[in-house]
Amino acid sequence: MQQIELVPGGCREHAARMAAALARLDDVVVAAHANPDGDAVGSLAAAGHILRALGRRFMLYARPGLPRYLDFFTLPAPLYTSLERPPFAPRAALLLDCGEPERLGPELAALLPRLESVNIDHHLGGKGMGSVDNWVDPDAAATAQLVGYVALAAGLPLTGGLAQGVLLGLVTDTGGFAHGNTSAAVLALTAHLVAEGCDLADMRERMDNTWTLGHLHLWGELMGRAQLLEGGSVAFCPVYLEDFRRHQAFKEDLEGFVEHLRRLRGTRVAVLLREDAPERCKFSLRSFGPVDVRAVAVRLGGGGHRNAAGGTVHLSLPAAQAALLEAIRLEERERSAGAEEGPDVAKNPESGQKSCGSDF
Ligand SMILES: [Mn+2]
Repeated sequence: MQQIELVPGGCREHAARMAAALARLDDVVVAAHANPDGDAVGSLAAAGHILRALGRRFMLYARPGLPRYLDFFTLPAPLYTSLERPPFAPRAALLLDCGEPERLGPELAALLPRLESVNIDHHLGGKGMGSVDNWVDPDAAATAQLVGYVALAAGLPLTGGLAQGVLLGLVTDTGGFAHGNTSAAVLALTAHLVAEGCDLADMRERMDNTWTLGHLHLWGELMGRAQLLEGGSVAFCPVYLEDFRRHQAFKEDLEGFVEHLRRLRGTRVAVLLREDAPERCKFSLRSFGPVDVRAVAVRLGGGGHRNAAGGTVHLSLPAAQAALLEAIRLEERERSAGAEEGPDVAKNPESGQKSCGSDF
C-alpha cells in the first residue's frame, strides 16, 4: 500500500498543511498536556522524530515528566520538565494532545503569547490555540494518529521511534483497541506499524506489567469501597489522600481504575473522585455510547470526550460528590427531554462512541 493511502481522504489536506507548517518552525518547544498519558508521550516522541527529520531544532517538554508506567519508552531527545534552562531560546511551540493553554502548565502558558505555535489535538471543544495553525480533529482516536498522518504527508516512513510513538498513542487512547474510537483507519494505521516492525505485545508487556504491590493493594481497597448510586446507574468510588500514603502508591497508579467501575452491570456513568487537597478534588468520568459525560464535566468546569471526561473542583470530597451527582442528574434529565423533542446525538449511538481518551 502506498503510505499516503493510510491517511483518510478527509485528513490529507490537514496533514499536508501541518507538515508544511512544521517545516517553517524552528527552535521549537514540543509540548503536551501536563501529567502526560500514553497519547501525549507518543505524540511528543513522534513529533520530535518528525522535526529532527525536517532538520529543525527542538526540545521536548511535559510536566512533571513521564509517568512511571511509561519509563520504558525511549524519547528522541531529553524531556524537560521546566523551561528555566532551555537548551536554546524557544521561538516556536508545537502543542500536542491539549486544547487549552492552562493544561500545558503555567510556565509554558505564560510564554505562549510570545511564540509562533502550531496545535495538533483531538479533544472535543479544543479551541485551537496555535497562533500559526491548528488541526483539531475530535474524530481522531488519538493525537498520535494525526501526528502519524503528518509524518506520512511529509514523506517520512513510519518506522523506528516515530512508529513506536504513534503506536503508543493509538494503544493507550483506544484502550487497547477496545473503545468506540477504534475505527478502520486506526486499525489500518496500526496494521502498517506492525508490518513495519512494531511489536504490540512487547509494548503492552512493558507498559502493563509494572505494578508495585502498593499499587495492587490500593486497587484492592478501592474495589472494596466502590458503590452503586442513583438506583444502580452510577458507579462511584472516592479516593482519599491518606490512601496513597498508606499503600506507598502514587496518583498515576489510579490510571485505568475508573474503567473497572464502568464494568458494573447496569452502570451508565462511572465516577472516580480523588481528593488532592482538603478542598480540592479531581474527578474522572466514563460512560458508553450516547451518555455524554463531557457535558457533565463541563458543568463543573472540566472537559474531555463524550465517553471519557474529567476535571478539578475546589470542594471537599463530600461536596464534590454531591455536585457531581447533581450534574449527572441534570444532564440525564436534559438528555431525556431532548430525546423526546427531536433527533440529537442520543439517537445516534455511532457518534456517541467516537472519542474516548485516557487522560481524564
Ligand atoms: Mn489523546
